[in-house]
Amino acid sequence: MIKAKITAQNPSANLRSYEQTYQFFSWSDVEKEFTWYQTGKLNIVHEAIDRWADDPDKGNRNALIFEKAGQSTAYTYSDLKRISCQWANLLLQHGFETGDRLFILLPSCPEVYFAMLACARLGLVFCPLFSTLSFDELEERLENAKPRGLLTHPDFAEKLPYEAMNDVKHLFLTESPLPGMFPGEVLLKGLSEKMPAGCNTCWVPGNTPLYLLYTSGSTGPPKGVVHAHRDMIGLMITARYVLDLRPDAVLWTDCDPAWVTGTVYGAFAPWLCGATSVVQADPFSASTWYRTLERHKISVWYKTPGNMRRLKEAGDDLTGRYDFSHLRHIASVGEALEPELIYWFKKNFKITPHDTWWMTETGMICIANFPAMDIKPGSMGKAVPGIKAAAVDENGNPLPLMTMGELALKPGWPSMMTNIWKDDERYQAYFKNGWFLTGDMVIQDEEGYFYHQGRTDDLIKVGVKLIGPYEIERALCRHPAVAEAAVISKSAKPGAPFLKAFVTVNRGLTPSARLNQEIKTFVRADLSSDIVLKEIAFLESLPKTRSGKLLRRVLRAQELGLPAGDPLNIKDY
Ligand code: 6R9
Repeated sequence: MIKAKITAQNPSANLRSYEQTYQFFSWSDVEKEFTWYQTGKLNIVHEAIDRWADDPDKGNRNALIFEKAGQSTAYTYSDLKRISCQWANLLLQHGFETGDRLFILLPSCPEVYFAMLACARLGLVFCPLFSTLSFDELEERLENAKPRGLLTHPDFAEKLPYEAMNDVKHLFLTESPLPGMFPGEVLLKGLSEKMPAGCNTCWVPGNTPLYLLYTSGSTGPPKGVVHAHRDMIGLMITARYVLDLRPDAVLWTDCDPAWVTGTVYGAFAPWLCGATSVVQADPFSASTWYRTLERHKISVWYKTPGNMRRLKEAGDDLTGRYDFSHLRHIASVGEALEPELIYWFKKNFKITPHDTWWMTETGMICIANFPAMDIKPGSMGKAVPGIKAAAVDENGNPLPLMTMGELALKPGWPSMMTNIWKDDERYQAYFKNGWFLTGDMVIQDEEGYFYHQGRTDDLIKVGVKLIGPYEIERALCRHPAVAEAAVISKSAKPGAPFLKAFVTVNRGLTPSARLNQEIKTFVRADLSSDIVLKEIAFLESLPKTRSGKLLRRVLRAQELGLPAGDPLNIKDY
């Protein structure tokens, strides 16, 4: 663990005193900020969109800026109110009723956001899906959730599983030509614009389902994680405290809308703060990314370490050619943020990236580095106000500080999932001894900072000691030739691991036996003597989930000649 600290970036951020806020925080105080606290009428769309749209000073503020292929389209809060009402009317016309599900199978495009808002407005449940899902993955999800409708593009019609589509009454298509394969095909283009611009928002109890996202455990079919309208309480406060959003902020959540980070921090969370959300749908290139920052005067950037690594790989010289003067905060999520990346961004952007931790099931950021708090590189920060977190043992008992245990959260924060779709047994399996168990291993230090040590299923036992592969991977990545690393144990004998690393090398370098030996010697100096890295293999790339998480399980299965199973089966949708 790194002892160095980076001094707080912005002492006058929204959350000025972490300790004090944490101590006196109460969720019921946050509730008072919503209109429903007074009126008793609750719907996330009212708080995120309508209350700004109806305010003459704020209605014309940009809510969403969508950029693709150099073209950008801006939608104000008033626009989003009108369009989402039109979409809601269209859904009503097709017989949708409270609780019905709408699947959204589209790459990032404005229609994804219109559909999400329309569903929320009516008390329907939307389910964003990665447009890269396979036929089988789609079939599994369709059979599980039985949506009334599916919104997609005709290009994806071919991979729709015909039999599972039987129960889907309406197939909404953003473009023609209509495939003509399904009975309920509806062409949306031109249709929604003809719908009335006014509609009645459906007032709902706070625990009414809002969205459904599929995520997987290490066994069994994917789980449908259900979130409710009351998530708004946690989303607003984390957008304010962690992302430091103010109404004048321009946030770019650089993530697919089908990944929970894009779903909530690319849409609802910034809107609950009255800010602007920028969505960029181009394929990645460092220059496009830097142009987007400059062009839209992005002030807050929320992204993944994977994407940050790609920017780093593109080199230092590019960053100097753009104007990033509006950028004041960078945060990351999804994987551990390595100190090397923190220092690279600090040098090239003059801003320190802030790691944050959460998961689909938690619905909101739960552990974070805050802009007014010192950062300890390598740590994902401290518990968000309103969240009680601890490292616990296998019986769910909190462990002393500086001891590795499973990260556990005390239930009671408002954005926690409400259930697993049609699977109460798997929902109950998350809880032990009054804690919500995350499946992530952590160490908490004396000052309350948490350090991620890997997933419970990635841990390696050396003698009686459990070690996280992450520490070894970090040591490998400190070698100048190593771009990425994954470490597994290939021994079946408990306590006597045969540690093997898989690494990719930085651009322009060629793997060789000599480099292999050099890296091995290099890491030996950095690791304690009981951890012996026996083998290193070079790979072109490491197996990852769609949201960029390393799949050590796949490497382990390949190495041991076991079936790798569904390679996306650790953490994906
Ligand atoms: C938002 C999101 C959740 C899993 C989580 C953990 C990993 C997320 C991390 C991190 C290390 C961080 N994870 N943030 N690991 N450092 N800052 O990622 O949701 O896709 O459900 O994944 O991602 O393993 O349990 P989801």
